[in-house]
Amino acid sequence: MVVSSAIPFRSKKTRALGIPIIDLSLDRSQLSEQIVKASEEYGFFKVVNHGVSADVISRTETEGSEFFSKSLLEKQRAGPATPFGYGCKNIGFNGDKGELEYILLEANPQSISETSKSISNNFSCTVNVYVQAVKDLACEILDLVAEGLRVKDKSIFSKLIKDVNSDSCFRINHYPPIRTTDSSVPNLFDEQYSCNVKPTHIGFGEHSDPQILTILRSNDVGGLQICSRDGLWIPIPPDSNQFFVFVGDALQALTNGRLVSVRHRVLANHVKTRMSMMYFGAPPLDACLSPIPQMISSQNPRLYRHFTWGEYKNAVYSLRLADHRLDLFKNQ
Ligand code: GA4
Repeated sequence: MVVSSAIPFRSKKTRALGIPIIDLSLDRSQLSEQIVKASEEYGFFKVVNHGVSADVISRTETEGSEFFSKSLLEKQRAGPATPFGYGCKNIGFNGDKGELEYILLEANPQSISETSKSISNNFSCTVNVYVQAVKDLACEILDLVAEGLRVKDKSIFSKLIKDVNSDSCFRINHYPPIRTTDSSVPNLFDEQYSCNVKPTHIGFGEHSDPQILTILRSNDVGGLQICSRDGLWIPIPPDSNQFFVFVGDALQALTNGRLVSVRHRVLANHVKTRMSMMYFGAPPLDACLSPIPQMISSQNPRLYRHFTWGEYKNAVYSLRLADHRLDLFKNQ
């Protein structure tokens, strides 16, 4: 079944709200508590003073823009996104569509250079440096999560994505302005785009990220929205100098539901090109995702059964983007 990416205007309520901002230059005990609180309440936060070099970020953005400015034929030489390669409008294998094109890569140096050999040496080297920097950031945040949760083994989460067999991936999404002649949809002055837009199309549909943690950086064009616990869409103003962090399903399972994976989506606009780069930190395929013992007690009984990341990934790819796949792994 083919699903249209057009959504009814104002189909769901949205609200502007301050989202948690974590200053990584603060002292560790304060930081770990703030990160856990943000991950419990929103499953989402922005990090500032993150230590990733502005030069590394801007060089990766340049490589991404150069890639998407190539002809369709050239971009397709990176191979089809099955799942790694170049994709346009099709997301996953079950009919999901979005107003975007993207490149999806396995986040290890060998695969990056393999998939990007049709692109350029520069692309491959730059992306490698960027991926290493955001992976280090993800590990730092995961160590703070463990500290904030008062788990003995501080590297219990980060070691999963540091593992040589980690199944992490890296994605660059490119959302060119969409063309429409539909004059029945009113123009809105939208603060997140700083211009008149018709936010009527889905760039990337509602979903949660399956992995442990996602580190996102975008250019200064908005569109990202997260879903609050009460089901309202919160627009996230873009900030090209900072990173946004998403708790993924795997971290929700490992923490027995204490930290929540955040549902989010991206709206396409009619004016400016949005480009975002995401690192998805994932465990090895055979890693066990059942809740860690410290998160289980008589007040907090085990929520999920034993399962591996490999089993979870099979479920992810057999379902639709918006499906609540973690529900299938609940303890009976
Ligand atoms: C969402 C998060 C990541 O972008 C991704 C996506 C993946 C893909 O594009 O191949 C999925 C999607 C994501 C979840 C459900 C399945 C798989 C498309 C899709 C319909 C790379 C991932 O790991 O899961």
